[in-house]
Amino acid sequence: MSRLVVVSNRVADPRKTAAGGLAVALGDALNGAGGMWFGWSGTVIEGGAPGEGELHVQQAGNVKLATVDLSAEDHAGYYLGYSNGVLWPVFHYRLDLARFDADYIGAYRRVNQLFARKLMTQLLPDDIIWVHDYHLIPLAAELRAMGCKNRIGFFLHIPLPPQQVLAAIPQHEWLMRAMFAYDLLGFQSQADLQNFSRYVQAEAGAEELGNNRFRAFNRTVRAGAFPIGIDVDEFAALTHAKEALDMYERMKDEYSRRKLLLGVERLDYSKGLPQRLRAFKCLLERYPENLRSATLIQIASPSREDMGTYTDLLQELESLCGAINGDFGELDWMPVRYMHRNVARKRLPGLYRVARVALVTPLRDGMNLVAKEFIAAQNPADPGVLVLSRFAGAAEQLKEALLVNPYDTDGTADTIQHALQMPLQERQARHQKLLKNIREQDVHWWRKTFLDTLCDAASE
Ligand code: ADQ
Repeated sequence: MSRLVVVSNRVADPRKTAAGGLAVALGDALNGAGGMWFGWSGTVIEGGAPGEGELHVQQAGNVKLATVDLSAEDHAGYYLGYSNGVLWPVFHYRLDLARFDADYIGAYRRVNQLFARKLMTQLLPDDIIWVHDYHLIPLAAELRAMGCKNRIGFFLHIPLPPQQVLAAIPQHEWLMRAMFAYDLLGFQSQADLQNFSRYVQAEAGAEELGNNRFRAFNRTVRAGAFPIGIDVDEFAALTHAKEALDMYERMKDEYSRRKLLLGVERLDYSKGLPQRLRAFKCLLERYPENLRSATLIQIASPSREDMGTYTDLLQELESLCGAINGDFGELDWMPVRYMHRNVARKRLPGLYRVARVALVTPLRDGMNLVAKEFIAAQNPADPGVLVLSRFAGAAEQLKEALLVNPYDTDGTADTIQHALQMPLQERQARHQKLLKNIREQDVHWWRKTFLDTLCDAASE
């Protein structure tokens, strides 16, 4: 049986369950047949030589963890610069936030070459390589240039924007050409797949060979939509474990007289937090019956704090929350409780379960796993309602959620009101369908479908 080699920017030790969803799922796959997880060690070497980094190999149970250090210059250009200053904003349709600095691309290419070089020393001829996310788009091209003949698949966790947006990246042709070095390209949604198809046909004269196979640059690549899921059983078990139950009981006592709305995410401009707060303010204005009653708990975990755009967002949020609480709050009621920190993964399901409404309203999101976790944590007899942005990849699957356009403040406020007033029977019926959906297409389904398709694609 072939060995699976997962490559991603960051690597997680699969023995530590606190790592959560994706790490657990990939860890399972790696553990199964014994595999390797390769990526950046997380260490930045001040004054280190660009394009160089020490390789560390350690065994974690059945899984080999292979990681490379990065020089400070490479980390700045590859990670903060090109990955998070160019690709992240543009792929989330935010050209206004992109910083097209000419120095970044060199570092991005250098780190992908460094990864390829180090990975080549660890590969066996039969290995199946699965590369993850926007940090590593050109990795397969670099590996191929070094003679690698293995099957290589790529999964993009974030959206792929339309041709005209993508084409704003000065190196867009180079990036898309690099995608043809893979055997299989996985996207989160049909919309992303369509964007890929339109781009390669319009910009690269690609031929569609049927069955989502595309021919360009003298190579054929297969593409597909593989919506990522969560481990529903693992999440359900967490929901009934002590930490989550404690959280649930504590919050239930405190909020028994109130209607609790919940938002949970990394603090990121793609998640639509200011828009959500404005919609919540509009809810209080338009539907005053929610005064002294509706409470929004917004948890935004710190993320990429070393980038300026995130500091601006933090300030904007703090001022919006302050204004709402100042204008509407009472001595015994604070409309918004905003926390800029992580909640322990084991306690999160308790919080989801106590919420009447989850507000998952990103301006753009590859998938959004919080939406799926919220569904998995509900009590089927008395479930909460999911208000979901139509611009999250998850909206293609979760049709029974209440879909909103997060840019439409009034419309979102109306939908939140609808969610707060939804009768029990309708909540149950919607939840049942949503739960069925996330069960059928869970993270194990995702992994298996992707890897089976990769094996097919490589043998075609
Ligand atoms: P993210 O942008 O990180 O992921 P998401 O899919 O919602 O977004 O996953 C976040 C994970 O982190 C969830 O498991 C959630 O429980 C956890 N989390 C978020 N905020 C937290 C907090 N404050 N405290 C504790 N835990 C928190 C990227 C893409 C997504 C895509 C995923 C997976 O941007 O679109 O769905 O990868 O492919």
